Amino acid sequence: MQPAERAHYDEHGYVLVRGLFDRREFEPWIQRFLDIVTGRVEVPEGMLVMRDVMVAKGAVVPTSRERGVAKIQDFQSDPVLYDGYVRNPRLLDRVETFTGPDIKSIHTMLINKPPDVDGRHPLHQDLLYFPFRPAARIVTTWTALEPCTRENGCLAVVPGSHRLGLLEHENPDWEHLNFGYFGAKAEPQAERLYLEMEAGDTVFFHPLLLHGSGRNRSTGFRRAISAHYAGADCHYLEASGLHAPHRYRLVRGREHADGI
Ligand SMILES: O=C(O)CCC(=O)C(=O)O
Repeated sequence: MQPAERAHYDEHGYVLVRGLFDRREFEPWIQRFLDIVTGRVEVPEGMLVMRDVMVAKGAVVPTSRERGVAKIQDFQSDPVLYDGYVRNPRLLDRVETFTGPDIKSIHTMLINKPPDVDGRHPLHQDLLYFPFRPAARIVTTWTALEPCTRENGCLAVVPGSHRLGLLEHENPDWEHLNFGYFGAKAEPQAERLYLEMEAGDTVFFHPLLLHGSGRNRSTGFRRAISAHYAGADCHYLEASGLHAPHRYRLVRGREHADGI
């Protein structure tokens, strides 16, 4: 990571790197997603294919399989997605500047955001989901697989919110909220910034950065691939009572006996 990129991250809680991946690299990931959700290949072990809540409840009847899927997650057993994206050396070289040299992947997703459903994601902090610390050694990568715009529900962030500490979260009172989506109870006064991105652009962000996304009002899909990483020396929060899920994987460096 360039010093200017790192300085931007430290000040604002995120940094956007344009053109990190090219079409030849990311098209196979989109194709793999389509093959999985349409049944052309078996769902890899441990992967969750999550339907959109409006589809699951019958409020919307999708005209194709991929129109009904909100995201797939935990693709650590899928070589195309995992080796292609999560273990990509160009990505890891930047991730390492946050996690240190011993890196674990802790969660992976390909978010589909189809048209015709609500699909919004309330502003939240990812640290809520992670039972280990320190937060400074955790980072999220989020790479656009299609152009992401205000119209199709690009990522929105609240710059500087990584300095607010972990906020209280709740299920917002929305009619159609996807499973597992929480939002910060009190939204800060600070402006949200809409990160419009081209396919292949990648944002790196802090686990305390407030972020979310809007509804897809276009006729196409808004797709992105994302991973969370942590230093292998991160320590568990004993009070959480949670242990390392099977999906945690060392992607570079070495294990730490007392780490996650
Ligand atoms: O891609 C999106 O719409 C938001 C994803 C996100 O923030 C999350 O899953 O934590």
